[in-house]
Amino acid sequence: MKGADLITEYLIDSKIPYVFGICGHGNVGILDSLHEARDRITLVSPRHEQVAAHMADAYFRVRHEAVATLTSCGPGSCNIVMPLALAISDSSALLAITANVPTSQFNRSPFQEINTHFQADFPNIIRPVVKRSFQPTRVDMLPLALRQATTTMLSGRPGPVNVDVPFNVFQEEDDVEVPPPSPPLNAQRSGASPDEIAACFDLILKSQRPVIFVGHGVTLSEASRELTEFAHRLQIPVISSPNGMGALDMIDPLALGFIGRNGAYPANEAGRRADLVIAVGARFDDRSASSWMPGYSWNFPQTKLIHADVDPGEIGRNYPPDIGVVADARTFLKQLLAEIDKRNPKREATKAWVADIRKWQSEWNDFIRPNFETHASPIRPERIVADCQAVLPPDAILCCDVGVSHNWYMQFWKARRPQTMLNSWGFSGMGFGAAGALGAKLAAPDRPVVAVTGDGCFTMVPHVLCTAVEYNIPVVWVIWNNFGWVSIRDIQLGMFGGREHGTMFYEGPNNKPYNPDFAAWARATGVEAITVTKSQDFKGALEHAIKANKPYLLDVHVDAEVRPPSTGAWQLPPTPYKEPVFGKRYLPDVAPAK
Ligand SMILES: Cc1ncc(C[n+]2csc(CCOP(=O)(O)OP(=O)(O)O)c2C)c(N)n1
Ligand SMILES: [Mg+2]
Repeated sequence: MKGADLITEYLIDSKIPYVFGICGHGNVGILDSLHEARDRITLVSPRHEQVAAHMADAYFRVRHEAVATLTSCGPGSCNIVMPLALAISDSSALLAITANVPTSQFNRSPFQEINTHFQADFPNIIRPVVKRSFQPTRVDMLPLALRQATTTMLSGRPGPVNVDVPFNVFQEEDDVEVPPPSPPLNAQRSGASPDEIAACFDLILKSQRPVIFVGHGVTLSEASRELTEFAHRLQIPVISSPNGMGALDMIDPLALGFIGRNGAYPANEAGRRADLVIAVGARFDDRSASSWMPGYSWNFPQTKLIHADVDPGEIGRNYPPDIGVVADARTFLKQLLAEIDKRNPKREATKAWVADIRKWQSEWNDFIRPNFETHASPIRPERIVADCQAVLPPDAILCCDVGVSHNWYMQFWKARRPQTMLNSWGFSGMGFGAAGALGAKLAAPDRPVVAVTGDGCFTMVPHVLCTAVEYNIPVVWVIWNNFGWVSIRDIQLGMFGGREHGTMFYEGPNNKPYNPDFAAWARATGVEAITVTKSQDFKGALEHAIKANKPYLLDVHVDAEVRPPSTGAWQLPPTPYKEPVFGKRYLPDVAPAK
């Protein structure tokens, strides 16, 4: 069998329906195999490798099934470093097949070889952004490399892997067999020991102000049902990190939303006043922990901590737990549910706590409601979030980009189901929202997919429009157009005496705000588009775009001067942080518990 045919057959046996890839001389061998197999596996070829990898990342987040990317040697593969960093930061799986120079030319500096320190050295470029890189240099090495790569990709904490294939390995033949597909995500699950569960439950029963903090681990382990039952049975409120949003339906009264600087006030209020946090598949990064400053989002070690995660590296990274449990989220929650059945506890102790939470929720609602009802031009940010919420069905997928728009969605979006709000969180790479939406739509062709993307983010990957037309992928892009890199401008204004430099878009030297006419740009590619400048028009435009069921762009002019209210803090040392706008720091006056 030819090496390229073996790879293609392995992808097909592994039920990988798509390869998102871009050609180059290095990978023409496998393109020909994919042509042979084109009625069993589809090649989608976007206009930039970054887009290919964001598409694969988003596809995985929606379906929890991985697809492959294919890039050529040298520059094409270097273009996927950023999206792989993004994927590994958010534990998203994809199989990145990269091409390399022929083995017989290793170390001779042929066209596009990187060899400053080692022959055909792309694996070292990509090393920190994948779980593992494999470089099979003979066809007979491919079966093991493919099986190990896909197993590594989906086992434990998922993430991207790389198989780097020299040109001749696609082309040469050997007497090889297609290896068996690796187990799917969650085929093997880790769990807590009986002693750990008993100890966790004792802590839970002793607590009067418990909260659950869930992250991507809960989404990835598909533990939504168990989480909901556990929270309901013990009446424990749930705080979410971005990629945990929707694991508990966010209109549930126990759902407190996101925590951190621009989290929801009830989440920060509950986080800093809790006496026990049960963190499941969540990692306390700076943005969901108010930069670890006590009293804004959390109060460890005064607050007890149970921390369960599949990855032992996350347990105790930032807060040493009272009980650390290396366990898959769903198994852990199931084990806790079994313990409820066994002990049948009577829980009156948290009644006052739940009443406090109701009070914070209603204070927050009173504070934010007026702005949700305001019509304006340029449009107030809350309006966009509210109208999206009103128009999109609960199973619609929102693919969020980076920037001010994301801050607003973090604070106010109510994800109704897991895997419906895709966020570039850990690495926050611009372009994920605009590009990932294409992959999300291929993963869920019957559900509306809306990319919410800044004018800056969109301008990094505007060619996504071409791909949508070429492959008829009916994504709706909502461009949050505020004529600049406004999230960064606001940091700049806050830190440096109100001066702006390099963070807004101007036409020439006269400081006249500039952006391309995004709608005209879209039309030039064959995508329908509307410019929306008045808030009264947005809802109807979005309804129309979704109903059209074709690629559609809405260029929405949003007020750059309205900022999301901070309810926690974020610090970039050595610059001082700002106190919250709504709510305030709370430090318990008790000594740390022994
Ligand atoms: C690839 C990449 N480059 C730069 C940054 C730094 N960055 C974060 S947000 C941002 C501005 C985003 O601008 P826009 O999409 O217009 O969103 P806005 O903040 O204006 O809402 C920049 C430059 C990044 N996160 N990713
Ligand atoms: Mg902007």
